[in-house]
Amino acid sequence: MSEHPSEWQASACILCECNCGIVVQVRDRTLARIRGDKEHPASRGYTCNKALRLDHYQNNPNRLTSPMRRRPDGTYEEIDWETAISEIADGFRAIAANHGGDTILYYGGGGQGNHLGGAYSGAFLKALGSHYRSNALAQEKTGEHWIDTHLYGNHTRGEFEHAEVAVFVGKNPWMSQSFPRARVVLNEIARDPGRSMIVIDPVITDTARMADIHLRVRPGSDAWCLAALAGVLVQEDLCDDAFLAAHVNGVDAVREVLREVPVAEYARRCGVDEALIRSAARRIAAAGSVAVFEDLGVQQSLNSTLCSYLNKMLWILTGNFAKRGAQHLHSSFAPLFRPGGVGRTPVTGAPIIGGLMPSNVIPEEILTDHPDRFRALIVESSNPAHSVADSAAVRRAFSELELLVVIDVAMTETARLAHYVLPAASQFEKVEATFFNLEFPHNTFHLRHPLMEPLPGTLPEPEIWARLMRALGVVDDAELAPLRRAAAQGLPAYTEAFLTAVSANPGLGKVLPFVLYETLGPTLPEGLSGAAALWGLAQKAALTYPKAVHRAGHADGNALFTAILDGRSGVTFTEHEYQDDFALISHPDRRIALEIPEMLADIRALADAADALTDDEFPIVLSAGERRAYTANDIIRDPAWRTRDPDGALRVSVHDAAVLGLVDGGRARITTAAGTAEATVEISEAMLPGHASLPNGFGVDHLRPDGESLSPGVAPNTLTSSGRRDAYAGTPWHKHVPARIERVCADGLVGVT
Ligand SMILES: Nc1nc2c(c(=O)[nH]1)N[C@H]1C(S)=C(S)[C@@H](COP(=O)(O)OP(=O)(O)OC[C@H]3O[C@@H](n4cnc5c(=O)[nH]c(N)nc54)[C@H](O)[C@@H]3O)O[C@H]1N2
Ligand SMILES: Nc1nc2c(c(=O)[nH]1)N[C@H]1C(S)=C(S)[C@@H](COP(=O)(O)OP(=O)(O)OC[C@H]3O[C@@H](n4cnc5c(=O)[nH]c(N)nc54)[C@H](O)[C@@H]3O)O[C@H]1N2
Ligand code: SF4
Ligand SMILES: [Mo]
Repeated sequence: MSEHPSEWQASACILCECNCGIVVQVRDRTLARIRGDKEHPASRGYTCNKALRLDHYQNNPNRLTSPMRRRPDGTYEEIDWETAISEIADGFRAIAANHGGDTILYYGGGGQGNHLGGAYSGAFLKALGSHYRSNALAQEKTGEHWIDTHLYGNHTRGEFEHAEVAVFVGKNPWMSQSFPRARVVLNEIARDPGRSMIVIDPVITDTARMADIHLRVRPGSDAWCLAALAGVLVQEDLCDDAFLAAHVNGVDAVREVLREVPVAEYARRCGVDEALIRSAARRIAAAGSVAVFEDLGVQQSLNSTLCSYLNKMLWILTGNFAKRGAQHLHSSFAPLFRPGGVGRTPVTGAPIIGGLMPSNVIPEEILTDHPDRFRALIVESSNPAHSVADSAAVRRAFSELELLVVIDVAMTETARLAHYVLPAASQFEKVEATFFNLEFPHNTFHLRHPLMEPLPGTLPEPEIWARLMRALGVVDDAELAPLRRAAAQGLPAYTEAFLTAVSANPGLGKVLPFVLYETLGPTLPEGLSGAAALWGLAQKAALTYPKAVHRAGHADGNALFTAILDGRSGVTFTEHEYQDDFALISHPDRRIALEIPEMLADIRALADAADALTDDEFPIVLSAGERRAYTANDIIRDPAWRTRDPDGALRVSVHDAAVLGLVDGGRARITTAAGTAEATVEISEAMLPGHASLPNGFGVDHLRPDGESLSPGVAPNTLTSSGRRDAYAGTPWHKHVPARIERVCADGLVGVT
């Protein structure tokens, strides 16, 4: 007999960084009905098409239900948690003892919806002496972060809801969202004759279709387009001189370089009409407010770090900062990047930005005789064997490791290479949250309560990490006793005891999340012990942004923590005033430092730089990994989730289809320097000649209930190469893969045309 559906319970969608609030009715452990949560302070009832079928994530045959250990023949056996934890802890301890803790690498720490587990990993890694980290941010955002660090030392975000002009650079928010209520906001901008949308994208995307100005660049030529736009701002005297004088250093050096940009020639090089570039620059300069979003179209293509620099010129030179509808620095509940300068990786000397090494160099950091090579890896909530460039190289490297442990909900491509796989409770079975808290002036944090018990055999990550820590035995339990006693007396007593304990033993501070979990965790309401680490973060937020936290209605860190525990639909944790943007600049003079000499040299060098990687052998630019209506990274493995584009079609232009003899719905073979794959063809008016695209999130194995395994579509990173990456950040050029496309005939042969 089926259980009655539960009351509507608040949670969030976990498929993109927006984490829209949802309310859910649960029946027999299924997410039976899902709606947008009107009480959520950021999404206010909004969801896109993807959230309503989240049960395909929650319930699917790929869920893990027991720790697994690999046998010598490559098959897996189920083992109990005690055995798994003690063998894994022993394994890492031995590697740290024999080769040093720094030969243990950590990858991941959270996908689009789950960062709480990752918050606990640090204690275990520190206890082992491991410092090196990487995750998906080092496949996209580290170049922008490097620029942000130079300019103002913080992350910026556009306030699109109120922007007069919204600019999207290699970003298709209609499909990929990424800011609150994206489709509502895009519709409002498109409908309002006083507001404008400018899109820079080679594809006529759904967003580009709504735009007032579409700068349809040739793939990979954004640097010339952006340099021309910034050049027009300087050359036509469209800059906000008063703002620049009051708030920006290094302007003269930048003006000097931009004054020399040959706008007409660069317009030609990026394939956009010069007049259109000029009118876009003038529209930006005339606007009362401008918000800009750069994303993967430039961050995963040629000159990506330079493009990040240039696109920021559009709003800095025009003074679109610290005012309504413009660009803002924002508070953060937990920083996604570590502070500090650029480090280097032990083997290849690749840049470590914000504490993250480029995902692309990982195979080279393992597949070598170098004494400092990585020997062991922990992967948490990530699927690098599928999501990192050159899957074949990644898999080769992972199979060389002495110890690979994967923590996931599903038996992923990466898990199938692991020595041990640990099954996590799903994001609807445990307390969870993300640190994608990026808005200004109101910034929100949402602690999601569990909707049901963990699936038998699984554990929430905070408990997994605590068990691993206990097995290492580095914290003397007696030291935790006073904190446990104080926690039972309430937060004020705990705060006092905590300060005493940490000043008496600074070692405790190093393994802080573990200490909080062990002492405060047990006193938190049923199911919420995993939220203990947030206590420390709430204190930090209250200390860092005292006025903004106060304005948001929280007297201090303890009040904020309590509000987070109580607020089922999320809370606003900071409420800033526009002027606060200046105080959020981390440079001591609170001014933007515009001059970055390497970038200015690169702008000059554009005159002679090559703007294509294609050649006779690989004449087409393949964008490997486009966001579409039913893609969500590797989070949902069940193809039945999708209501359209079941095979993840290869989109090609009408021109290329004619030349190559491709037919709509037919098959094509794609060959790149890294590999080859077959896809279903979709002939599309949206694509430029010479440009083709494949979606992300396809080519993951799915086990059907009847035991059959399916893997529709192309795994994009079978076609990408590790060496194709940005000079500064090492971020991959997934959107710019030189490729050859051929027709596959019904008999399976490649057609000759
Ligand atoms: N539906 C869906 N939404 C998602 C995700 C998902 O998997 N599916 N993933 C989330 C994640 S992790 C991220 S990082 C974001 C990414 O969000 P987006 O960056 O918006 O996603 P993409 O579609 O990968 O790339 C954006 C655009 O880049 C364009 N492009 C390709 N080559 C070039 C070029 O040379 N120049 C320019 N200017 N543009 C180019 C493509 O045509 C595409 O429209 O999406 C998030 N949202
Ligand atoms: N070619 C190409 N490659 C790309 C991209 C591209 O556009 N093109 N995009 C890149 C980008 S921007 C990103 S963000 C990355 C994303 O790639 P990854 O960082 O690898 O992340 P996801 O694909 O989101 O995988 C999330 C994993 O978390 C697991 N998971 C879900 N819930 C839980 C949980 O509660 N606990 C645990 N422990 N695990 C859980 C899922 O099963 C899945 O295996 O891909 C990158 N790779
Ligand atoms: S996919 Fe993103 S925008 Fe869509 S409902 Fe989920 S969190 Fe919101
Ligand atoms: Mo991403």
